Amino acid sequence: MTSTTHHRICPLCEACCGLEIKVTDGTVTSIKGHAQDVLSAGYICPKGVALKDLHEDPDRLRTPLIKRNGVHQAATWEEAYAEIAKRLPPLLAAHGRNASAVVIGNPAAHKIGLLTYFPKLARALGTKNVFSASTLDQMPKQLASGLMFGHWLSVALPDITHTQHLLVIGANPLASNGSMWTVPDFKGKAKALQARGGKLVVVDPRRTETAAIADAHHFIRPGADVFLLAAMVHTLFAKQWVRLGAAAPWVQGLDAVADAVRTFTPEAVAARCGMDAEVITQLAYDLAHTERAAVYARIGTCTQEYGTLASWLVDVLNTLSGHLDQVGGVLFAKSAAFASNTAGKPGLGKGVATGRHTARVSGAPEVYGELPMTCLAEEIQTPGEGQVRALITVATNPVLSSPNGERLSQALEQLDFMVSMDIYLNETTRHADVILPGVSPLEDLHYDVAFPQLSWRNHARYSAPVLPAPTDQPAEWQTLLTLAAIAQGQALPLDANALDDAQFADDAQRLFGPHADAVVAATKTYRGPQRLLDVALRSGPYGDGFGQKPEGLNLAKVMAASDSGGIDLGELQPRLPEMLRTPSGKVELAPPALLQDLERATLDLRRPAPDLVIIGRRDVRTNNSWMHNLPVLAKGPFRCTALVHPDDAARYGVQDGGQATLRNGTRSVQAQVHVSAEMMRGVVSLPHGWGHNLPGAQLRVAAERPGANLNTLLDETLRDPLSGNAVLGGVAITMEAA
Ligand SMILES: Nc1nc2c(c(=O)[nH]1)N[C@H]1C(S)=C(S)[C@@H](COP(=O)(O)OP(=O)(O)OC[C@H]3O[C@@H](n4cnc5c(=O)[nH]c(N)nc54)[C@H](O)[C@@H]3O)O[C@H]1N2
Ligand SMILES: Nc1nc2c(c(=O)[nH]1)N[C@H]1C(S)=C(S)[C@@H](COP(=O)(O)OP(=O)(O)OC[C@H]3O[C@@H](n4cnc5c(=O)[nH]c(N)nc54)[C@H](O)[C@@H]3O)O[C@H]1N2
Ligand code: SF4
Ligand SMILES: [Mo]
Repeated sequence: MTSTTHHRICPLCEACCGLEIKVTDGTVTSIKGHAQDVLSAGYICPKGVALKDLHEDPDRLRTPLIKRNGVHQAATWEEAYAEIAKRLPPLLAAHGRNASAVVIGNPAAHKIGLLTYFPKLARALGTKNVFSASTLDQMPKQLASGLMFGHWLSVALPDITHTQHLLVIGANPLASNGSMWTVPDFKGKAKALQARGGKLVVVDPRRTETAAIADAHHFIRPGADVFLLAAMVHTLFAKQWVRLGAAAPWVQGLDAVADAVRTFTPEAVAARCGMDAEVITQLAYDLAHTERAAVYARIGTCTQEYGTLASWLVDVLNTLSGHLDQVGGVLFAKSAAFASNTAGKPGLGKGVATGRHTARVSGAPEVYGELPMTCLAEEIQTPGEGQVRALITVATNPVLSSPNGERLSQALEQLDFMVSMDIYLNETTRHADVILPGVSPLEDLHYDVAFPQLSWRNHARYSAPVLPAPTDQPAEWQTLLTLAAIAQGQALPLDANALDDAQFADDAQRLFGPHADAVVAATKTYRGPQRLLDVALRSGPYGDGFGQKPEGLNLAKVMAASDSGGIDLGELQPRLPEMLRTPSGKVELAPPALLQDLERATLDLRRPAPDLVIIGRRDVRTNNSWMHNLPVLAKGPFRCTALVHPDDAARYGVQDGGQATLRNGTRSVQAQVHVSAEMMRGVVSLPHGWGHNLPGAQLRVAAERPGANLNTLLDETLRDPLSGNAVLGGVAITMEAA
């Protein structure tokens, strides 16, 4: 019997915990938190342990599948690529590049191979139809951060180890483990904040797990955050509580903001928010009168009609109350690799642009090269020049994750050709003509590209594969390169490594000019994502500069630190003005597009409240739509319940433990009711990502308790017009006993 111990970053959520994994004779025998990990210090949640179930899941795909006569059949990689080479290039030749579309989903954010090589596929297809889960999620935050600070990953993060007051709006880190903020063991850090006399305050339409440990919780009507935040900003001006602190020299646009929020008094917004005016004033007071304070807001404030405005106003509040770029306020991470806010000229940049092209059918503007996910179905179903006929999906399950998945399902069935890179035959990939599986996370190497830019502490951590990948199975970056070459009409067989060498040589030429040959030589021991990572680390802010700073980082050093928990790069530090990449070299507090959109909100202020609205919910044992098939997580009480306030249960005649029919127009779902005073009156909560009862999928454990699909009730037509983000909460429904 031989046992080995391995260290691996958990790829299942944004907490990015370091795991310690024991393997005996090729089998995983234990998974626990890695106590020495510089970021997570041993923290783990039940999902981390489920990586064993994921690895061993008999439903997880290990070979490609080709659909023949409506049935998916196992195929070799040669057969799968041949099928794609036969069908994709002729479609592109006949109908043009925009007849294709690509969609990339959430798990890709946790795979260095997918994240660094997906852009090569999108470029090779040459289509404007690029979609991702970002427009079901954080695009408003990305857009607001980009407009204010010059890059979409320049996100202001609460300095949780030093703050004395943390206001959390529309986030539930006790269930989600944090988002757009990599903060493993949020609960432990919040408890430490309270132990030093600080306060945690939560604003949420549900008394969540996070609200339950908070010092105060306030209900808010779903979708009303823009009004609350604008009124808080108004209050800072009206009461002369505005102070900019050390950020003052780098902030512009104060007067324009004061003007824009003039009508948003606490009294004017109170009814819309379902909050007392005094509470709103107090929230502003506490922020302005606590030396070290921070506001953090997440998906509840993004997935609504005014998502970009709400995301923007959060950082306006942080700035005007003197907490931007302050210890104990909000700070920016300084990542060791891949961060745009450490590249180029410090303090100045091109800023961000949107609307460089638009969606064919709706005219929705492009944001960071993407079109809204909610436009995908109509782009497939609407005839005309540029109609989408071929689709490639990468690690995404929009049939369950996207509003009105039923329509999307019908649209996918109408495609001429569909390829999915995915590890399951599920609700989305059942429509694919060819499915190409990735290796298990335990068979893959990893370094987080995005999350160190969002982390509570600076660090660099690398994970080697825990188990060897099957010899005949390509890494996902190799699959992406092969698909890209096929899309460009190259003939089979293709050598992914040779394609990579050629592209790397080109990239090096572009990035390093006269030094390109030296860079190619210095990184020649690596290929694929490892090579890109070595380059990023060495040319990054802590890097060895390819030998110029011998004490600096390179991939070999980061790899060597893996078993000791990675490399700690210290606490976040103030970074103004060096991290800015705006054209003005300032924090742009008053982007014109946002001021203009605030007028839309003004008109909406007096809209009457619907009688009953629905919002989503996360549970620590789930992950969007794809982990209900893992026995260790699926067991226990059924989690896909509709939480209903006792008064609403009485009004609508539904009972605890009974079934209710929830309706939005002609669409309906049936869900088990749990009557609970943790809900705000007039608000029902149902988790998303369920509904595993569709024919043709192969998720045997999930199908035992399929659950109700929240997205059946949501409308693909509702979006935040600035970011293109879907509206996933606050949608009016009716309810009756089933
Ligand atoms: N109503 C409502 N809807 C929501 C949300 C909500 O709060 N409410 N949340 C939204 C959010 S925040 C997000 S991020 C989206 C998520 O939506 P998606 O990005 O579509 O993610 P999932 O639904 O989790 O599906 C992930 C897919 O990736 C596959 N997969 C897993 N690991 C791998 C891998 O290693 N390689 C490959 N190739 N595939 C893999 C899974 O099998 C699955 O098909 O859902 C959104 N939908
Ligand atoms: N266990 C688990 N962890 C996850 C995921 C998962 O599915 N399961 N998904 C991951 C992903 S992809 C993401 S993006 C993150 C998201 O991370 P979080 O943003 O923390 O997501 P939630 O836990 O859904 O918390 C959102 C909160 O917003 C509240 N809310 C709903 N509507 C409104 C509103 O209009 N206003 C306000 N103020 N609040 C509102 C909800 O009641 C809920 O408590 O979680 C990640 N982590
Ligand atoms: S909180 Fe859980 S799912 Fe998230 S990274 Fe940590 S162990 Fe993995
Ligand atoms: Mo997400």
